[in-house]
Amino acid sequence: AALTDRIDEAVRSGELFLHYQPQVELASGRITAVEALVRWRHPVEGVLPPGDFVHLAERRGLFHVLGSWVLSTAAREARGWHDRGLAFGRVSINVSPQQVRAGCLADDVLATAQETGLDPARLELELTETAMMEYGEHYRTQIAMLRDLGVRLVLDDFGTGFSSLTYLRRSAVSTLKIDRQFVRELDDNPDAVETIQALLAVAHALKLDTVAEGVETRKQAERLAAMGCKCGQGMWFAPPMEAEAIERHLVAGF
Ligand code: G
Ligand code: G
Ligand code: MN
Ligand code: NA
Repeated sequence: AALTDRIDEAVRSGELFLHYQPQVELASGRITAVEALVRWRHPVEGVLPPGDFVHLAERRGLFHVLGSWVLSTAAREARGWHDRGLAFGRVSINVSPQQVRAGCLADDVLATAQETGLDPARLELELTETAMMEYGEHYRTQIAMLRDLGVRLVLDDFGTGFSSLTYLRRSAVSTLKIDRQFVRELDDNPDAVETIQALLAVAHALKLDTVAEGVETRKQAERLAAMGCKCGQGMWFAPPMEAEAIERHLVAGF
């Protein structure tokens, strides 16, 4: 509770910051996107990962404060990369189900694009299956607006929920992000290969892009590429990095 009491103040006093982790095309190594991951530099506790505070902040109704901060910060930094000619592809932002439910997501994105001058086509929003499945008509209105702006939608943690093909088709996502639990099992569980093949087959049938997350070894990267997965993200390629480090990484032209 003490943590959440301070989150509003944390945003205002600049204690939140973003890490950025590249996502690469497996065949070429080209960076296709950079995912923004929020952290809290707590004066006493040190750097806290999102798992320690995001859900608490949301329970307190602070999803909008947090979500807007992440969106505008990532967009501003990405606009800076764009101005410096750095090839980051898109910037990818995690969105909570509450942001969708509250109905302010599309307006926030539009306002952010206007404020920062970042082309919305450079933005990708990562949604979970829960976020997409709960909100029917309300969801579709916002999503239609976002699609009109050129924003891409990514389904995060694919394989861990219950999406049917019908649902995925209606969701308007353009990318499925295969959950790291399947990638992790790739090394020593033969069934994992079949699971990933099944997930890739779904993506292929719906003509969706694929990203595997949590790629930690060369072997995983090679097997994913051989199975037809398009992109990967994880420690094998690059860790989540602070703004200056991701800029150096982008300058180096990986
Ligand atoms: O960086 P880390 O692996 O600890 O992130 C854990 C999870 O926290 C990620 O899977 C992501 O979905 C979530 N997360 C990271 N940044 C944000 C954010 O800015 N907003 C929301 N809602 N979730 C985030
Ligand atoms: O939104 P999502 O949960 O997919 O966020 C990605 C999370 O995965 C981040 O919190 C990041 O710190 C974490 N992560 C990044 N690379 C790796 C990796 O190679 N292995 C594992 N296990 N986690 C990773
Ligand atoms: Mn994500
Ligand atoms: Na994920």
